[in-house]
Amino acid sequence: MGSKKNMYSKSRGRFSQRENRRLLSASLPRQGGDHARSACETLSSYTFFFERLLKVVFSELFFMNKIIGIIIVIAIVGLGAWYFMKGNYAEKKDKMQATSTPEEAVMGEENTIIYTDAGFSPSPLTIQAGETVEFKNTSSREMYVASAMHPTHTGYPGTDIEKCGTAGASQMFDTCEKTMPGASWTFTFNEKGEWPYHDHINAKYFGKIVVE
Ligand SMILES: [Cu+2]
Repeated sequence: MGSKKNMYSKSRGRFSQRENRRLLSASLPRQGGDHARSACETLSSYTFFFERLLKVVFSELFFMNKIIGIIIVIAIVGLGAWYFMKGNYAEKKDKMQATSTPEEAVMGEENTIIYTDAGFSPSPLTIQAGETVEFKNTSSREMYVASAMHPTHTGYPGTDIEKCGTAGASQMFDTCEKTMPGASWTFTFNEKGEWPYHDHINAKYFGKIVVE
């Protein structure tokens, strides 16, 4: 019995399948033939068999538990990750919904026109009276936004290139100076109507602001 216990592999924490089979068959009392066996011997043989069987069952259960444990851990981690991501998404969605209303209100006031080497975009741009338009120079050259008509710029009420540098110049739809690449110029449109404009440096690039 003592020597058989050595078959238990402590390093692996369980019996190998081959060891299990050998131990079980070795401990099984032989049916018939061995009449010399005493009742005591048979009983101890049966006891040993059940003892072994229990150990095998427990070692198998332990091994199965490890697998089941790993599966449960993976499932828990997966569920946790899913729940976390779902929560994050819901939070982001909530934030987006919460900020969408004020963002729209801000968007109504801040309209951007991009000036590239290909000209102004979008055009025409429709806004409400009192709203501000930002003309952003993303081109490789200088920009000079001014009201039609080139070169006098008298299309927008109160605007005239001749008045550049005077006190009322800030109310004119005329930059009155060059806007460098990367910089921008903003103008607030208080007058309703259709206001064509152009780049005073390259007058072939133009656009239109519609103020309702
Ligand atoms: Cu001009």
